[in-house]
Amino acid sequence: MTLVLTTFDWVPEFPRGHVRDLRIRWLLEEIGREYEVDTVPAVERSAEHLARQPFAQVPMIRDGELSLFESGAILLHLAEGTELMPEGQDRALTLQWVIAALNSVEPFALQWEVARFFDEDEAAATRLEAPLRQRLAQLQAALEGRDWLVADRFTVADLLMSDMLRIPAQAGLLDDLHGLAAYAERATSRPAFGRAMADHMAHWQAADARQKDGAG
Ligand SMILES: N[C@@H](CCC(=O)N[C@@H](CS)C(=O)NCC(=O)O)C(=O)O
Repeated sequence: MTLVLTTFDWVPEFPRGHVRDLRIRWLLEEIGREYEVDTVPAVERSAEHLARQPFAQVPMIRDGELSLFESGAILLHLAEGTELMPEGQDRALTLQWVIAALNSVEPFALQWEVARFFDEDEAAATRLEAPLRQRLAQLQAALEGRDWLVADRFTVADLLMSDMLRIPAQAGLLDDLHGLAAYAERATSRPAFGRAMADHMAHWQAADARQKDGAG
């Protein structure tokens, strides 16, 4: 049965490359699973959207009868039974790192990103940068001597963690953290990431073209 990934029908320039359908696309490319893309309106959130995602956000998937939201839950569901989800104790460690990414790293990155890029509040961004830098340094220490978070292989935890590192990396926060920068680069130089990003960006280009046609 075809998997359907739902994202927004259009977003402005600045979040492109970071809308979270990207991390789902990346995983689907890694595991070689075909999918279709469906959209929900970004500007006027519909009742249908809210019925599937109580916070009216994306991404969502439909896998047969199952409709799922929350990118972490979607990644875990799709990784199940694939090479991205180890078994036994390593499975528990993978879940631990997925939750650490979502709960102990992403909130620090997100608060700082909102202050810096959305609110353009320099004072808040500066205040939030120190705790984020501390988390990043701690993450680098945890990765010391290892290529990946668990079991010496790329797992769904690495996919999620490295996706979260992209904005801090682009903003120069990994410039002094060579081990962490190399980890992020190792993950995002995987061909599956490149394919996912290309499709993600093509989606927004097609959305621009649709808007132009509609306006013309
Ligand atoms: N915890 C959610 C966050 C989802 C989220 O923030 N999605 C963004 C796009 S990446 C969104 O829908 N933003 C619009 C909004 O929050 O109204 C997840 O990981 O799926």
